[in-house]
Amino acid sequence: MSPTVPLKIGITCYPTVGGSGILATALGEDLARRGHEVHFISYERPFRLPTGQPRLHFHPVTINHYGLFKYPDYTLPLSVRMAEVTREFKLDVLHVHYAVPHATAAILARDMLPSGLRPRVVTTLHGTDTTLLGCDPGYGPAIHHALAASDAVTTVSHFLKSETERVLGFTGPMEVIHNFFTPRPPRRSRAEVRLELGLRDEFVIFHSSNLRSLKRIDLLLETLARLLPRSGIKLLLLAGGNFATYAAEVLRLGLEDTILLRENVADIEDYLQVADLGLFTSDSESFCLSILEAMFFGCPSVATRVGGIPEVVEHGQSGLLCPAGDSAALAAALQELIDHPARRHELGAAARQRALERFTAAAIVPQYEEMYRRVCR
Ligand code: GMT
Repeated sequence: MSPTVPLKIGITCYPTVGGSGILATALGEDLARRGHEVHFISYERPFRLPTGQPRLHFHPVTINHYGLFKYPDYTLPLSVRMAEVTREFKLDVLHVHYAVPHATAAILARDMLPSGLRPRVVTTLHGTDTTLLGCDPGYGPAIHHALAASDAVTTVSHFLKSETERVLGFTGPMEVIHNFFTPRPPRRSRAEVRLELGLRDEFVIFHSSNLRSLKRIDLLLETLARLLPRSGIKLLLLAGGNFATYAAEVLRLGLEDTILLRENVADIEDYLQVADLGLFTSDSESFCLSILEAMFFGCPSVATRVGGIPEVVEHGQSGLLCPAGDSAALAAALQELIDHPARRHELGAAARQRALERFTAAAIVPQYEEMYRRVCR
């Protein structure tokens, strides 16, 4: 296929607040901007997917709740919808983000179609599809099968590639394509957002995640509680999960006046522009898109040295990395950067520079395009 002919690409992802869906949405948007026809197939419209952009389409999957099923099934209706959309729009590629159950559904969709209409299947692993579900005997063999049957497999970090080899015993080719981020212009000014948050001249520590247990929100709170005095410090927490479960812990640690909580925020850029320093305490992370998002705003992070994070942040240059689970080390690193604004600004500028050099759409999306062309040859 000529490198100038636009492709017809189906993208399936989780539509909710989560890194894999956010990345898939940004990829689809950028591919459409580059002239490709992009068809999202999922149970809901991905929450960051813009409406009215040319060449960007959304096809919902309808799920029925039959009394016969104790557990509703998504995989089969998804595969049928993938096959329908592929047939109707003559898709070249089905690119699925997060293997479970998307890769299996794509393989099934491909098998349902006659040979001339079969799309190429590209699977991108994002993290817990390998590190958590890959270890589960109820999922591992199905994930391995779907990877082996895919036309190409990508991972978002070198760490995740080695974990996929180790955990799943998958030895087929895998290409590492790092994540990227395209910040949108903030909708409100920095001053407006500071006003909304009731900030005067406080120092803002930033965290955003879905609050799953591997994000170690307990450790994040413990780290914060070690900062003394805390009167001039706020934690701005953008939560994609239920923070109410931490209410007792917040009270126990005396953090009730320190935390500014915003839930399911779509315009993260508004808030990123007021962040002074990121804090990420995960036990496991294949990339940590949230750190990258902060980097684009010149906000360096203190984070745990786990998984793919060292591929995003170079310790001592674009942020500070600490041993996993070590709240004393995390608090000391935070304190150092709170006390030394010049050092913090130096790390922040380097973080932004690194993000702009390595993790933009312009640097990353052509790697996916080349891969699509290769599998379509
Ligand atoms: O971080 C999460 O728990 C959500 C999860 C997802 O599937 O969206 O994130 C994974 O994919 C992101 C995008 O590639 C990565 O930046 C995250 O590091 C990864 N999370 C984990 O590996 C725990």
